[in-house]
This record gives sequence, structure tokens and C-alpha cells, in this order.
Amino acid sequence: FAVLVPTLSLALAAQAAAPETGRAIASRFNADPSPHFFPAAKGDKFYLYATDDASNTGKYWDSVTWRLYTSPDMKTWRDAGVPLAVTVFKWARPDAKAWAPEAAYRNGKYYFYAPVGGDKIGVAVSDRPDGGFVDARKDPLVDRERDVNAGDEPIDPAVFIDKDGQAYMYFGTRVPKVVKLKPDMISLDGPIRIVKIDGLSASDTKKKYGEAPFMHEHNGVYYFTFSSGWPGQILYATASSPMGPFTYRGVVIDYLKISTNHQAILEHDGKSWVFYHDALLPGGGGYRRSIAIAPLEYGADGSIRQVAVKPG
Ligand code: FUB
Repeated sequence: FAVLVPTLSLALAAQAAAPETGRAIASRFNADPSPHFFPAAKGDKFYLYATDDASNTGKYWDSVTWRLYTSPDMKTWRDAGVPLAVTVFKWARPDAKAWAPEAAYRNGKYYFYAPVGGDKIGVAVSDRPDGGFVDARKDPLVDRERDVNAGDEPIDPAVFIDKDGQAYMYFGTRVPKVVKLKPDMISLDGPIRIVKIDGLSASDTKKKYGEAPFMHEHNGVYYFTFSSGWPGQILYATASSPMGPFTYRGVVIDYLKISTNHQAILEHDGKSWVFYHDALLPGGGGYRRSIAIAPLEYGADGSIRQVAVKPG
């Protein structure tokens, strides 16, 4: 018994530290998670930027503000309000919507990457992660009309800074794109390229790229995760370089109750978590989504174990 009690309490403590899979992190509708650990932030260190589904009409993804949540421990999340709105970007069309956001930290500055209106990506900058963002360029970072290879729908930016300091931005619907960022984090460095994924078949209507690209590195392997479409599974592919080419490996999250599926992966202190959204709250649905978190586990061969997502 003397041996069992500490073992049991350790097991319970470990359980208590794990976010509950299938549980919305907030009572307000939100979607398109962009989670970060910002060690230099005052107070809470975990930051989660989101599309603000609570402020849309419920008939479309037509909110014009983004939402921020912060946490000290990944268990309890505080609604930190609106970090910025589409109006920060003066070049945005009056009807432009605020979709899946991204953020990054470098050299004391916080950068916010914003798909604006489905055809442009803006970048804003601030000295703090919870507000004070201003347009960093005064024109779009990516613009469908201006940039060769931007694709039909340059949305869902995901920024990855590699160990050597090189930053990459992934984005795009139907065709995944990648472009290097200059060290200033607000300029493209070189051409926009297609992310090549071997093992996806043009004839397989299910195993294809749809949207929600995301890059993370684990044990020297680069993992490219994405949604396969509408409805979509979250699939993953791996490579030895952030530019690929990638090889398709499998499913991370199966189809959910809604047409969109959108993930992001956060590794901290030796643990990995996948953030996703689903219809989890009363009144929830395709335009009224909720972010949840699940532990992410790897096999010995570096494969990602499919996440058993609990229905809401
Ligand atoms: O929230 C609007 C759109 O829904 C996002 O851009 C997509 O990734 C999908 O989640």
C-alpha cells in the first residue's frame, strides 16, 4: 500500500494535467486554433488565437474580429478578448472576413498573420501578444492579384521557424503553398512554391489536400498536417526538410460532425498536443465551432497515432 499510494497519486496528477479530449476550451464559439507558448509574455504563457465564431451570423464564417485565449497550464483558458480586427488592415475590402489566424514571436515582437477576405494575407506586429497590433507593411504580405503562385485562395497561414532561424509560411486551399519569410518576418523571401506530397492520389477523392496546412518538427522529422477537404480528415505527411518533398503517412483526426476540420500542434516540455475544432457546445454547428485539445502521441517509428476524438 505504501508503494501504491505515491504511484496512484502520481498517475492522478498526470491525468489532472491533461486537457480533457472532446471538451470545448471556452463557452464562447471559436475555431481555427493557433496555439503558442510565449515565454516572454507577462502572466499566462500559453496563447491561443482563434476565429471568433461567436461573432458571426451563424450562417457563414463572417466575423470580422479574431479572439484570443490565454492559459497558465493548458487546462483552464481565459477569454482575453479581441487582439485585433480586420479594420487594422486599411487595404482590406469593406466586406472582408477574419478567418484562421496565425501568430509568431521573434526578437521581442509578436507577429499576427491574418487571412483577410479569402484572397489576401496581412501581417500585423505588436510589442505584446494580446493587443496593440498595427499593420506591419501597409499592404498585403500575400495577394492573389499581385503574387504569382499565390493560388486561388491564399488563406490559413501557418508560420514555422526552424532551428536554424529560417521562417516559412504555409497557406492555401486545394493546393498547399509554402514560402520563406525574411528575418523581418514581414517580407517574402523567394518564390511561393507548391508543397509536394507523395502518396496522395488525384483519383482518391478522400486522400487529398484541402486546407489548414500546419508544420511542426519532432525528433528531426518535419510533419506537415492538413485537412483533406469538406468534410475532411486531418492527414499528415513527413519530410527531412520543411520544404519537402513530403510522404503521406496517415490520419491524425477522423471526420468530425462539421464540414471543416482544422488542427494545430503544440509541443511543450516534452508533451505534444493537437488543437482542433468541432461542434461541441449546445447550438454548435459548421459556423459555430468550438476548439478542443487532445494529447498527441507518436509511435517508435515516428508515426503519429490517430487521435481518438471524443464526440461532443
Ligand atoms: O474559419 C473559416 C475557415 O474554415 C478557415 O479558414 C478554414 O480553415 C476552415 O476552418
